[in-house]
Amino acid sequence: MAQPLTDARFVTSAADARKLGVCHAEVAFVGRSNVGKSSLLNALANQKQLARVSKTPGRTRLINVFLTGPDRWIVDLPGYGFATGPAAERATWQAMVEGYLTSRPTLRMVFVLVDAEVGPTKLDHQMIEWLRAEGLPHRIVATKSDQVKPSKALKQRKDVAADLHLQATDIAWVSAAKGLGIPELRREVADLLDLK
Ligand SMILES: Nc1nc2c(ncn2[C@@H]2O[C@H](COP(=O)(O)OP(=O)(O)O)[C@@H](O)[C@H]2O)c(=O)[nH]1
Ligand SMILES: [Mg+2]
Repeated sequence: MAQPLTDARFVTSAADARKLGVCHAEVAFVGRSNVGKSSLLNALANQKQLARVSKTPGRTRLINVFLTGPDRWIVDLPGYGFATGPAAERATWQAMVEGYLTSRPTLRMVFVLVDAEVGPTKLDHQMIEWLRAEGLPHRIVATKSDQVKPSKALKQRKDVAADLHLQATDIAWVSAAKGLGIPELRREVADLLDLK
């Protein structure tokens, strides 16, 4: 049997979550720009270009929906890099992302991507605290783990977790570049979406 998620394909972009239809189950990915979100989605889907669509001008700041299996969605939320820009842009991003996250009864998990080497930034903390306050299911994924020296990996895992008041094992540690942790995360997403 083919691996789950490898059938993923782009279906739609939306600026307003109210324009999205219904689905059986969905998971969302969020993180600051450049954290490795597109690379991770490509690795999970085992496709080179899946998330390329998210780089299409105009779509980087939209909610991008990918379909996998029967009626399951992988949702790529706009990165919060530009959230540090003008206040008006930040407000637009916040309304879009919060509007989506608070309006989806089928949302099973929000994966929050954090750079493994850099650790959680101020905006990562804000996002995670907001998810906690809203009681939304979320899981931290540390990206680009290949950038952390093996001799420092154990301490870095503990430090990143402690910074977020979590245990080291609460955080998924991945490298899209080296394929580390990808099969495990793919399985986790497939299980969340009730996929075989
Ligand atoms: N070393 C390393 N670099 C990565 C990894 N994933 C992404 N990158 C690099 O990080 C940069 C941003 O990646 P991208 O996937 O476009 O991030 P996005 O802006 O969050 O979608 C690119 O230069 C990627 O090549 C990884 O697992 N390891
Ligand atoms: Mg991207």
